[in-house]
Amino acid sequence: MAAARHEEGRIELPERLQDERPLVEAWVRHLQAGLADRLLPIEQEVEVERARTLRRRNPPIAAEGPFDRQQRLQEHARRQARLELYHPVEEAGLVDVADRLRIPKRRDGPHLGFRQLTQPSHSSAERRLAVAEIRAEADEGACHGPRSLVGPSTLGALAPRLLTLLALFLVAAAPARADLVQVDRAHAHDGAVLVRHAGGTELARELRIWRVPAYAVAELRRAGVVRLSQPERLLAAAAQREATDPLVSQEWWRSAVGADRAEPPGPGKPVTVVDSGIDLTHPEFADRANTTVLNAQTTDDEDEDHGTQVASVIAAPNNGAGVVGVYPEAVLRVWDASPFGFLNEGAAIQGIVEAARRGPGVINLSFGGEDDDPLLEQAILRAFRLGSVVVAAAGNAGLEGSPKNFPAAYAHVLTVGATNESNQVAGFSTLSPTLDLAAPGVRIPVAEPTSQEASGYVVPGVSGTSFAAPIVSGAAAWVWTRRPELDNTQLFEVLRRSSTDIAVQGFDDASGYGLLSIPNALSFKAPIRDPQEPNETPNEIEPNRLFTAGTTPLTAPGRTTAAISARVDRAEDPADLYRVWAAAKMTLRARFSGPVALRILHRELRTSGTSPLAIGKRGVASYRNTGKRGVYVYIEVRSSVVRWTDYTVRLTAARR
Ligand SMILES: [Ca+2]
Ligand SMILES: [Ca+2]
Ligand SMILES: [Ca+2]
Ligand SMILES: [Ca+2]
Repeated sequence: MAAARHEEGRIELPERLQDERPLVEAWVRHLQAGLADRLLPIEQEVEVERARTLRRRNPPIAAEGPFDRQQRLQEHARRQARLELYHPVEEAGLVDVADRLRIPKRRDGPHLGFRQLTQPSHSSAERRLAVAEIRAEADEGACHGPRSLVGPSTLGALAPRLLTLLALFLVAAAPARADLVQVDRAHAHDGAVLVRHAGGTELARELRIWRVPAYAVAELRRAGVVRLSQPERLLAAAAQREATDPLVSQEWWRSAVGADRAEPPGPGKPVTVVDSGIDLTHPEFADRANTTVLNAQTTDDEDEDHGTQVASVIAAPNNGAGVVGVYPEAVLRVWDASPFGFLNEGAAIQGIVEAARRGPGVINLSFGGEDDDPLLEQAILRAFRLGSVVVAAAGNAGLEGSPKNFPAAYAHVLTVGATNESNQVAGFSTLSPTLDLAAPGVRIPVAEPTSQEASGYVVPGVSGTSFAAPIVSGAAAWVWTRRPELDNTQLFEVLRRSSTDIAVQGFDDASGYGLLSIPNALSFKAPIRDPQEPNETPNEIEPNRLFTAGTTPLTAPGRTTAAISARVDRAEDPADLYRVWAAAKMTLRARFSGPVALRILHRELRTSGTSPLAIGKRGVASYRNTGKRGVYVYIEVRSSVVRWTDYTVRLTAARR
């Protein structure tokens, strides 16, 4: 069934987009059940209906062997080449025959070369293939054809034409599409002169191999100096690892986030999926390397397909079956938080703590609800302190007034909204000032427990922020594996700030900073680290409260000067609280830069509502400890006028 629907995915796009609303309503009904997104049934009905219609209307597409993309590309290229270069259809047949029999042809007469020139043919795969095929055939002609034409006279005759070529090359300044050319041994000298005139660069003298602008090769061939030519290929691992599984062409999200424009790494930073468990017998997971189950996985209940779906979006391997995840070779860890058939708060907390205990990694939380849950929040804060990045689905109540959704709304949670095939925020995606970025979350093809769907897949897919979050989680682990020098606070910033601005310009509650871009995130300049997070409350910085060690005081007895650079963010990091030593009979001075509000506070477990010891003005705050004993006080920094900012605080102690 999956295969049958394969081809229709993108073709019916505009029509299908109109279906978003009923799908969302389906989800809303499910919301009352308290879980994530259950769009499947209606989604499937709609898609099946459409697919049938289309298949009837346009049978040849389905008949073409939909999974062999390469073959189709070549076929397409060949057709294109014939149409453009060999107008009479009958001749096209002759070309094929000639290819097979290796009959030398003079078909590549002068007009061929100039055709290629007047259609400077860019860098697309199709064109490259087209040209390559024709050239391979023509090479045979050059090899086997008459050689006696080449001589000084030919060289002279060719020179003006070559100059034209060169001029065109300079004017076009096209991306350097080059061929590797081996000059014929019998014409080594003349050939070298011609090739150099044509803009070639000698690569290996002993083998007479040159790199030549692709469009110049036909002329050189006609001059009879080319023994062999071939398009210069990019090497090589990328091609090998290119996602090739049968349903990849349905995974429209790949290009939307640039997953197809960079090569995912081998195993590296782990991603933990805290969800409903995965089907370990599924073809995507049964033999998957680097897959660790942190507890027993059950997928018996109807609602327990969610974990399998989410995990497949992150990490389905490129294994010849079904879908390919964002990061196919990710170190995948799974925690089943539905021991009784539904997602369970205690089990989710347990899973987050368990994931965090194992060291820095990405933790995916594709669930949420409207109830604030301090214990869940603590588990997340703990994971952040231990160096992990927690990614959460924004929620699917965008058309229901976007009620506050947890854990998405907690500070330090990388909150992900959902976009559709047009890179627009899906109507159902919950709006929130705590949103960080958006990722595709409409019609995402996923793996499904085989006990619930015999094909093992849902195609064209499922919708919900549940499926946008794992795209970001997979991308986060990918980028982190490539950039291991980043800490979690830096990775957090890199992912959201490198995203592509969509919707309202700049930050907005629908898309956050924009649409995930993996290529951008791989190269985005690293921001400064934001130390000691989380540090919003005394509970988070005092020893033996939330964390045994608390945070290190910036200054202490005998160490009374310090400087710190850090960052605050109105939504994600609303305050930075530091412990600072105020020596007896001394004045503690805090000089700060950046658009922040700084206060010096009593060391108390409640910081709100108490009167401060000092308020920063014009970049400085001072507090004189007139007592006989030194005390610890707090310095509190908040963003005052901007959404987020870096800042610096310098501390000194003086007699007056
Ligand atoms: Ca697969
Ligand atoms: Ca957030
Ligand atoms: Ca901070
Ligand atoms: Ca903070």
